[in-house]
Amino acid sequence: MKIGIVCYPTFGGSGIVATELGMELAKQGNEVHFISYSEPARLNVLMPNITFHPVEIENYPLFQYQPYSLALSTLMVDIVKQHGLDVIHVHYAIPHAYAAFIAKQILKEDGIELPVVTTLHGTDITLVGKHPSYKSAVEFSINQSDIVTSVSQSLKQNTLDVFKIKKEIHVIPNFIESELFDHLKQNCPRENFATEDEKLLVHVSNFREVKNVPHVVEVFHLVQKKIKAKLLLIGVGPEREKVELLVRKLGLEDQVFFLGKIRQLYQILCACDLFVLPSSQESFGLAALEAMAASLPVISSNAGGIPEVNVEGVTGYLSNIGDIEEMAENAIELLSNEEKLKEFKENAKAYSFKFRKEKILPMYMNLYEQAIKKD
Ligand code: GMT
Repeated sequence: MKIGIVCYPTFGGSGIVATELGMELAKQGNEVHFISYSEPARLNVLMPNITFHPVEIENYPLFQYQPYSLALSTLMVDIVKQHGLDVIHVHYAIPHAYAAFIAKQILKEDGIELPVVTTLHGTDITLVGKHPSYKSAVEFSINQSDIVTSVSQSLKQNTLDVFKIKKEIHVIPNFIESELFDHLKQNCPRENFATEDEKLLVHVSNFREVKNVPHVVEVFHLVQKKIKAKLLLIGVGPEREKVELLVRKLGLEDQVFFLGKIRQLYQILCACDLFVLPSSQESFGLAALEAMAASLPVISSNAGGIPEVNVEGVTGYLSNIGDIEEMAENAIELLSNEEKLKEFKENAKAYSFKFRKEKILPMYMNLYEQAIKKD
């Protein structure tokens, strides 16, 4: 099959899901064309069957804002014509689903049918998508997609609550490549961060407000009063400075490491003991799933789709958003009981298998086939 994948190139979850999906489809012999404004963070452009097409924008002085959607739909049209794509899969509705609709209409004029699959990832619905400046266009472009998927049951419900959706929404959860985590077991640089008698907590995100990163630091502050521990904060984003100030205010500078954007995420995860995800919104929580695949129990909020990934009392614990005390108590309970911690680590790893790529990818392939038949 010849598949176009449109995504954001950043380390955010939607771009990662799109990239991992595309690379796997390419491994299976499909021809995959990535379209984005820069090379997706996890993309290996040297892999066979992969081509990356950058969206180029002319910086004309008349425009206060460059018309990205226009350039994107134009590029989609060109690539479909040049490479004969069978289907295009857009990740994150804004503006990708809208640009795909325009491309579809342009191609129709030339007698070419372009089946469009749209995957909703979270903030494209729960935050940005429902904003009055975008709502009608987002609703319209979701309804115009041939197939719509969402990454959790919770996000599907949110979408139905916010928009008038006429299409069926297929739930296809995020996925992981389990073997990747298994290979790295012997290679975890734990001694770089903690001594034998210290526990290692970790958080990974894009440091946006919805991630509540200050809550991670506050939870850690309470934990380290009872248990010798260190905290790794991985990622960059708008809240980072605020978080650094909080770390200093609480006198935790020697115990909290800011690692920024890193490529060796899995090696770091497997060196840790506990993952913390206190988000106020989270459609799925790919970061938590990746941590579970590295055998980390998760202390999280119960926002959005997190309960579909982190199972209360089995793979970790869930608390109401902002309940820092309870999150800290749960973390302390787990970290102070070696037997329980071991059991939760095993549970987390075992539960992550539910989301193995081998199980999830055929779901997308099925939908591509349906979309192609429909058109
Ligand atoms: O988490 C983010 O802010 C990044 C965001 C994105 O769109 O890149 O992630 C969303 O998509 C991920 C992949 O489907 C989900 O695992 C995340 O839960 C979701 N984030 C939110 O809903 C806040």
